[in-house]
Amino acid sequence: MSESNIDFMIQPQLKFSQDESGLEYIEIENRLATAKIALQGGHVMTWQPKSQDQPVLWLSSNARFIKGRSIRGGIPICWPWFGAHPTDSALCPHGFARVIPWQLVDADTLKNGATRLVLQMMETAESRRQLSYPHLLAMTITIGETLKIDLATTNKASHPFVVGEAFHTYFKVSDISNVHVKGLEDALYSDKVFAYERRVEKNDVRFNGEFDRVYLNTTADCMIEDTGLHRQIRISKSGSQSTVVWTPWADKAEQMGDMGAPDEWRTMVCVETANALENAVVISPNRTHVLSVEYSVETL
Ligand code: TA6
Repeated sequence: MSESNIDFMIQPQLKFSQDESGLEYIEIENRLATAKIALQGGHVMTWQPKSQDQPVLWLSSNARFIKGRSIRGGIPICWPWFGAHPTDSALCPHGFARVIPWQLVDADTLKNGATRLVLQMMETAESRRQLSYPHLLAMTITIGETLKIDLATTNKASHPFVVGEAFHTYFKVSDISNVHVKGLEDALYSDKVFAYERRVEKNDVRFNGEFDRVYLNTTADCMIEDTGLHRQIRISKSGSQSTVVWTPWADKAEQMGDMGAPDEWRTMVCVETANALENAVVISPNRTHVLSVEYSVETL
């Protein structure tokens, strides 16, 4: 669908822009929420329901907006692998979907006033080099009082293929010390901080140092309880067997260089809706797999 048609349909809600490095953005404003999306990576950078006086997503104050580089914060799309490439460590961690161009293919306004956008990943010579078999990756984003995202992978090849994937979502919190994550009790996890040791989660998750765990075989909703902002962010998911929880803590944040001001890392936590490690998904020819998540905010 050309931009002009989209403009005609829902002009009041979409503003298109481009920055000096050539990255293109869509800003969305409706009666329920505001959001900003970078077309590179289909990257939802910000989302704030009108009912909230704080953004729900965290975006680094020194995030880099460079072609081919992932933006630090918001919702990077990890696809078609999660973490390091299984056999070639030279390839971009978390796959290439988050650093190549996507295009807006449809947009409309729902009866409740939410804005629904459909984006599609555009193939590049580099993406074809890294993933030789034909595929289609489309994302439907519904921006309103809640934020709903469906990531649909279609196998256009004549053989099954395996996909690792995640919404690598950075959530805004008051301070990591005020936060705990519920919903992962009794889940098996792989702990990257301790040489991928596997254990079972006994309690709700609290933070007092670098934390980097892939929880496996879990389809549960997660809640990020933040006593500082008096809110709880609910993460409801389908098509996902893994949840990843991550905070870099001070040393790792400093090494990364794009985690904002010195203590800015304290105001974020990642809770990622995924299919990672042995939960990677096998997709048969001509079939479509959908990874879905919905974020909502409740007052504590
Ligand atoms: O999801 C957690 C994680 O895999 C961490 O190990 C850390 O590497 C983080 O992702 C950020 O990765 P990135 O490639 O975006 O810097």
